[in-house]
Amino acid sequence: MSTSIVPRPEPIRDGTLLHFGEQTFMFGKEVVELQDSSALMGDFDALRQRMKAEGYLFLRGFHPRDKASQAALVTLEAIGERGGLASDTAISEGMANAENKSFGFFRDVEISHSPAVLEVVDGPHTFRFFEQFLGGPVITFDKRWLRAMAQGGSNFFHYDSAYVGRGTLNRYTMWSALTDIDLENGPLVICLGSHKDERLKQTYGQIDMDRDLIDPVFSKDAYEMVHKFGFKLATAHFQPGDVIIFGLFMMHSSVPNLTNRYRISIDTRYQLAADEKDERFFGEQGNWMGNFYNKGATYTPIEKMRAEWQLD
Ligand SMILES: O=C(O)CCC(=O)C(=O)O
Ligand SMILES: [Fe+2]
Repeated sequence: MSTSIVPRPEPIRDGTLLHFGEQTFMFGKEVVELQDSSALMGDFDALRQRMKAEGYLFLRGFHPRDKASQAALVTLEAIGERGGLASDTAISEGMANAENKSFGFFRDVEISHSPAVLEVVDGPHTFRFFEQFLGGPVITFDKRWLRAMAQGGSNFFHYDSAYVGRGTLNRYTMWSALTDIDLENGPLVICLGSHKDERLKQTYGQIDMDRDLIDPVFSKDAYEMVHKFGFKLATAHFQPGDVIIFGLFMMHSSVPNLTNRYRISIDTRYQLAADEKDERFFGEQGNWMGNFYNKGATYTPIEKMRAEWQLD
């Protein structure tokens, strides 16, 4: 464990603004701060209960901070080698140059499976947690989504079920912050209560993008998630080592990064070893199938599906 004491961010005050691309939301109104469940660590009944009720666990300091920062540094060194960092800045500052290029180190296993990264997402603390949370031996996918998001970079609203939902549904995503990610730096945002939205779960929640050839992004528009679908957004100022854990049916997105500092995170999946796997994400040396393996296929636009599902 890290011995250095780093202060936690102050609670986000009501009235604080969240700039989401061109859109703006207000804390206390359309967006709230994630509830930190780290006080429940060790009490797995309480953690399971919280997960069932709220659909997520936000655990500050889940990973040792120095290990998370080391994984970020390895990622930034790789970005430096690929010419992505601003000159005359320290690597550890993570400043992008004018090219502003986002990087996804997915099949680059020398980075995404480097010892520094695996010490975080495959570390004994992580496996012990999921073994106790799920109640048995646990596996993680070979694919690990190590992401460095530059300015403007973002993902869009989706359920993970559309991407990584084959086999057991008792599978969890852990999104780990590796750098300091404040509200301007592109934090992850979730839609509170979306894990209990039966209309969404029975329609969008049933798709497998690669089987059904459907565009897996549900929406790029945070405003409609709030005002059409009635969700409250929740996010936080994340520090290295903070995580959110959620199931396959939790609507989430990232907020576009407004800064020229790389936002580095990694998302990984865990399930019981005895449960059915999603074979797309297992393979040696980056040779897994992954998503979008139907080369040349046309994906049905989500708008068409949403009309069919009468979700508009
Ligand atoms: O990091 C992001 O922007 C997206 C992460 C995500 O979709 C996930 O963790 O499942
Ligand atoms: Fe996701």
